[in-house]
Amino acid sequence: MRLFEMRLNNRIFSCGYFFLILSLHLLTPFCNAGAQSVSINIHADWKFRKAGDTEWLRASVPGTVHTDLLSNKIIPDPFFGVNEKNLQWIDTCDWEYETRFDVDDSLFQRSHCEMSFEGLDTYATVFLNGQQILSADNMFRTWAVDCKKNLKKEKNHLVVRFESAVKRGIAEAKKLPYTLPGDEKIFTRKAQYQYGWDWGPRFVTCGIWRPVKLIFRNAFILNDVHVIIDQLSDSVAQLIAEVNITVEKPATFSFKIIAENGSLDSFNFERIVRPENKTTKLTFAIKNPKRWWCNGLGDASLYHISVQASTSGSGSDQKNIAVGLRTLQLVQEKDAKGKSFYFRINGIPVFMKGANWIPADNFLPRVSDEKYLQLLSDAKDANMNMLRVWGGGVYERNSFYEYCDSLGILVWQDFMFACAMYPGNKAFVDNVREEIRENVIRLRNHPSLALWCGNNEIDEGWKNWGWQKQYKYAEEDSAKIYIDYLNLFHKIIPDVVSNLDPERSYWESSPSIGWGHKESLEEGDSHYWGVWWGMEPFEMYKKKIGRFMSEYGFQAMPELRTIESFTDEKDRSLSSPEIKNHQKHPTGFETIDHYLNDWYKEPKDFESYIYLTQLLQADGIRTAIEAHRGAKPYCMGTLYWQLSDCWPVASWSSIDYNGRWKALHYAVRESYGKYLISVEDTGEYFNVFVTSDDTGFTKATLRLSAVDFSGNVLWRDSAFCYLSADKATVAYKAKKEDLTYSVNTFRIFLKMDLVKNGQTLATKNYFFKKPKELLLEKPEINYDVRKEKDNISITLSSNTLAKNLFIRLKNTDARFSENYFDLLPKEARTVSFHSALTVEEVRLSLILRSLCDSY
Ligand code: BMA
Repeated sequence: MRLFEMRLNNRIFSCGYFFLILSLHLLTPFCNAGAQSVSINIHADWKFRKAGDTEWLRASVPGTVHTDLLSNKIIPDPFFGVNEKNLQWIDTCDWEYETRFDVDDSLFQRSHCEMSFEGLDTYATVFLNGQQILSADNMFRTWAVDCKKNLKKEKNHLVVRFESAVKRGIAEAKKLPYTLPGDEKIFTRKAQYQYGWDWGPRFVTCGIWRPVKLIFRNAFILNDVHVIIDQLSDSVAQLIAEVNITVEKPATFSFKIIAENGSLDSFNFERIVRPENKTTKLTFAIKNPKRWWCNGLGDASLYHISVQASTSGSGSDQKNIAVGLRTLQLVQEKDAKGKSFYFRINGIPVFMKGANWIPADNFLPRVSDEKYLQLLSDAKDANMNMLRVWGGGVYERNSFYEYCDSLGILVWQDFMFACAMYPGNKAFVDNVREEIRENVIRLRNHPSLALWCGNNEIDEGWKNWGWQKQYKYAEEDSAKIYIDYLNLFHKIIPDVVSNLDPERSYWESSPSIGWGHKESLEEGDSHYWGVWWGMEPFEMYKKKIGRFMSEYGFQAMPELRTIESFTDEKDRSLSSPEIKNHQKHPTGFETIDHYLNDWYKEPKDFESYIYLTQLLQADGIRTAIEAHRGAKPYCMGTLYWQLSDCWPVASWSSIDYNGRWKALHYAVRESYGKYLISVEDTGEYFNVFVTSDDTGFTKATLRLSAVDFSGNVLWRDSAFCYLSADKATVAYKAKKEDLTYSVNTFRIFLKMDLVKNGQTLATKNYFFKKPKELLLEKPEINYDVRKEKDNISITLSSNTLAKNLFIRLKNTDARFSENYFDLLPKEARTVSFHSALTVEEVRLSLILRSLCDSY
């Protein structure tokens, strides 16, 4: 391969002409012929083989060994059927990758050349032209090495050998006098979910999973620019750019800070930079700054700036940064009931609405920027303003955080430790320290980044999950394990964070207190798993409300089309090994059944089961969200478990692996709306709460009516409400008896609309009975399909209530504007979607299912 594609920072140029690729926020290109550093990807002509084999096969870089085996047809689709079980041999082998390349003469002349691996998974030894240049042992770090002396102009031979992480982990485990919870995986700094999770298969893969580059330079390199907001007011933002430069000898540098479209004054500086003092501070200001807001509160305004450094005779180098101007604090103040836990953004306490994020694939290089954007847009569409990047996955790519910046999605970022105890030896701790350092530097400029969190459920696990008994720890071993824990999460990691990113809060462990303890509802963040793990009824969500609900959840099946992607028709039943293999929770189906029996009649077939599990999941999580938001400001955040999947599976996700929204995602969009109507049944009273996440006060009218399933209105009332953003408001109170007296509550519902100036702000249909008790009749649904350009609209109406109407097209995907909704009697409703299909094709492929069709 000849290296002809060149990257200048995040721009690629070729043959002397600049062109931009895939830069999220494009700046005007700078024609920088004297570019100080030039990086080129080494991604072509890779081959791989099992160590010991003679034959080389084509490989992809970035990639993984599993996906390379798949594309060479050596293995079948790892996600299909029970293939997972037969592919476990892969992680017990060592694997080798190699490529050959030439270097362009002009680059070869440069005084320095570094080879940089942005991701090696995990135990890798790298050889360039027969010489070992690198040995890596952490998937989350960038491994860069000076390779100038090993590099040739032509016929370079690059080899990367991966050692089985599983074998290495097992060997490490044997060195300890005790067993640590988490088995062999905890010894390896590698995405922990690869070893299997209760929603994911076990594929302990390896490979060059992120870009590998050669970076050529002459005298200096601009390593990093950290932009700090020093002061922020409506009239001015005072900023500091801390510029980190490596030089060999003292030199006078000119620095320039400029912005996209000239939206800023440009700032020029001259400074002497010395080898021993890498960081130079440049101060600059933005007048009348536009604030960055999270979704729901305003625009996520960004200033795209470029910081350029040049020194005479050596060309220039630059970094492009998207700056978001906001203040953000995690507020924890003692109060009468415990301690608050909320985020204050630009001075405003903001209720966080979101979900937990796990990796979007088992094989991470397959996650395209388009997939990131789709999932994050889906989060935004569902009115979310925060995602928690969970500690058993990975620090995501830069583009993930760039999309979060521009979509206004805040990120609660765990460090990558989950549900296990980790070693405390020096080599491990040093490795972690470097991992934290690199990732904090990489991500700290993002305005979306709200919080660093040490780990997922380790404090909770250690104190509550019975590990001491299970592993029969001697007292001194137990003490040593906990001391190692404290050292890592209460000292080493927070020290790095406070040095490198002092403005951001650090939270040791999520949750801070386990859900079995009442204090978990009084302070800190809570993972409430009494529903699901504890088999408590959904109603408990109304009681178990903490200050910030960072995890809770309920499983559902993915859509039939997704199930079809990993099964043959004959295997589509709950008893098939194929379906069972796509349920990773030990008692997943039993747990679903337990709740299903409580809420729904027995489904008549597999497809009905899928549909009902989705409704059930939506019922549960809706109950939780309404309770959490209704308890504002005591509770100031709700992040359900989990946004999406890493493979097609029965899980807690609201969006399945193929991007299909479950009923839950539609329900969440409604429940996370700016205004939310919820009902509290006290036994004697119905209290109707309205929660507003608007700023300031809202005046609106709540309209209520009791409607029977045929559409007859039996009762009506309305109430004027004055809604505060600070807390949920009781907008209506009715004596239960007065409302339900003399009517058949199995056949009516309470229809509520919150209206302001003729505009509907929120709606809610409240049913007095569980779905299995409702006296539903088979609806006759009429529909009319229309098309304008590629927008198709279907207007539906029904003679009687069509509960939870699910609309789909045979053999085609469509993202409907609404789905799984109650089609009310005598009320036409229009749903729309984009499609190239004709009206006739839509008519022929339209499938409608409502609750009645399930039994
Ligand atoms: C939470 C997470 C995950 C797990 C999920 C569902 O506690 O932290 O470890 O997958 O529960 O059980």
